[in-house]
Amino acid sequence: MLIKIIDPTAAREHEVTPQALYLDRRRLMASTARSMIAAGVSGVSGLMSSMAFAAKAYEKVPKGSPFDTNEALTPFKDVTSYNNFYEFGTDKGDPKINSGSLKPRPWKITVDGEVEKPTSFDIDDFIKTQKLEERIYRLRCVEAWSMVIPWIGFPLADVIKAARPTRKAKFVAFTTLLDPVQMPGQKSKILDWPYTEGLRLDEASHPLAFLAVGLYGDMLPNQSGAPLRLVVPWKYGFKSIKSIVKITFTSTQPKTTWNIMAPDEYGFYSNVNPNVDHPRWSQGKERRIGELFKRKTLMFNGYDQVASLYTGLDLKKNF
Ligand SMILES: Nc1nc2c(c(=O)[nH]1)N[C@H]1C(S)=C(S)[C@@H](COP(=O)(O)O)O[C@H]1N2
Ligand SMILES: [Mo]
Repeated sequence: MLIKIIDPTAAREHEVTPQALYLDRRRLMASTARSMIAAGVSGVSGLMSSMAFAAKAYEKVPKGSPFDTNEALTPFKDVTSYNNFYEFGTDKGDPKINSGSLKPRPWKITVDGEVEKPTSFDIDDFIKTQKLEERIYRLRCVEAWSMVIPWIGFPLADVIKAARPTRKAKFVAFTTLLDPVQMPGQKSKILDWPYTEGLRLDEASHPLAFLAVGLYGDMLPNQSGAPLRLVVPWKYGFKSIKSIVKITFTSTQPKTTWNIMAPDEYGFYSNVNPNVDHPRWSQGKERRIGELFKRKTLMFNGYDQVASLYTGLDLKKNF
């Protein structure tokens, strides 16, 4: 979130990434070995079919959602090497380099607060119960860059329905893992750890709000927020909290990390809004990662279907 001069050459090296490069070799080999043991596979043809089976975790998820954009995808390499994840450093290249210490399995997620069904579950058990889908969303970062990413996940609304919020529930708060050993950036006081975010309950229930467990057909890489991260495509990137361990329903507006850090710069709503300047820069234009020229930023990042959530709200005051 610090001011950065974007190097226009940085993200344009490989417009096309061969399929094979999508794979994290070590994870591929480990999961191949596991599936071979599980299936009692032996021999070369067994190996080949196990490799094919293990290639991408979510290959079979149906593609083509009513929420998709038909804009060109941001190459996998850029999606996973130009990140904000302060738990692993403040440079855009840091999360890819430093996030190997994060152990996204086993992983427990707690749902609590103003709900009739507080619960906690293991990420893999949980994924099995979800109907996964692929959605291509534009993700917009506050520093005027954006990406188009094929996410795999499920609507946040499904979790909300299952939790059965009480009548007192008005907001949903999210919390990232707190563990300075796995997340060495938490040893410095650069942010108020653990990272937290929040949405109004009606925003969180909107069909566009999404919990991602993968991208480009495979599991989320650590730097992208493994094993579970929020995607709120009509808001600035920092609302899309990574590596979530807790979802809490509250009656009052929850504190959010960037708002605590700089309340004049980062509000609770954080809707993409070209008409409201950030105190230190214009928000009228953005660079799609991989493109040379800037484009006009659209209100709500182009997702007009959320506009009615904000009827009567002064979006200059509630930035
Ligand atoms: N836990 C956590 N979540 C986080 C952040 C962070 O530092 N820590 N950075 C946010 C910011 S500022 C942005 S722009 C997006 C970046 O997501 P991406 O790296 O997948 O593009 O993640 C958001 N989620
Ligand atoms: Mo951001």
